[in-house]
Amino acid sequence: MLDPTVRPDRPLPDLLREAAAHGVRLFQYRDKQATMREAYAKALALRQAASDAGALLIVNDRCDLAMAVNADGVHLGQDDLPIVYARQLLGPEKIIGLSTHNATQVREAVTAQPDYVGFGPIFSTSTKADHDPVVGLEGLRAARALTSLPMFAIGGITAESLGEIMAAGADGVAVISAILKAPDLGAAIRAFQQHVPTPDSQA
Ligand code: TZP
Ligand code: MG
Repeated sequence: MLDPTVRPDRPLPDLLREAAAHGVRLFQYRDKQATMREAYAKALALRQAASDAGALLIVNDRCDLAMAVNADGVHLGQDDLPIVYARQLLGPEKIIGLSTHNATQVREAVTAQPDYVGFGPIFSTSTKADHDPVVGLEGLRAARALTSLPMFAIGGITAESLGEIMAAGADGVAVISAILKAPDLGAAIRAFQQHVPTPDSQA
């Protein structure tokens, strides 16, 4: 996930290009501070960079911004537009994700049918202010049991914890600090790739 407050020293499109060159295929533009006009300019640059790299770009929170830059989708929180209206706006082809933080929200997601759910925070994180209570691996296992929707775990995830996260039933992970704050982005991404469980290691 690309958040300008986490790496203010480097333009987001540069970070996208470098991460994409190391195999990241799905990016989310997350920006809680920019004005809409600023966010539009940044999202447009990211749209171009993602397309050039053959990667997907999802915009956090805002359907209007996602539509304005023809992003591949939007990631909605519990306080954002309901899925049904986002789907009406974006149409059937775009990706719509939903953040969930507890069993009740996962059950509601089963009814709302986003294309995927985010679930967390799994571990403690300083990246998101005022985040919901940490759910832990136990919470993730319980959430997994409630739905077959693709589930991305989020919150404090590192390469070292990837194995247990995947073993608890996540289909993937959403990561900010462990990659963006790393001095060497490529090495951080490789560490994640090396910890992806193989079918053998899960047996
Ligand atoms: N939602 C729940 S935790 C979180 C968000 C956006 C932040 C994840 O960032 P990090 O740095 O990977 O913990
Ligand atoms: Mg949000």
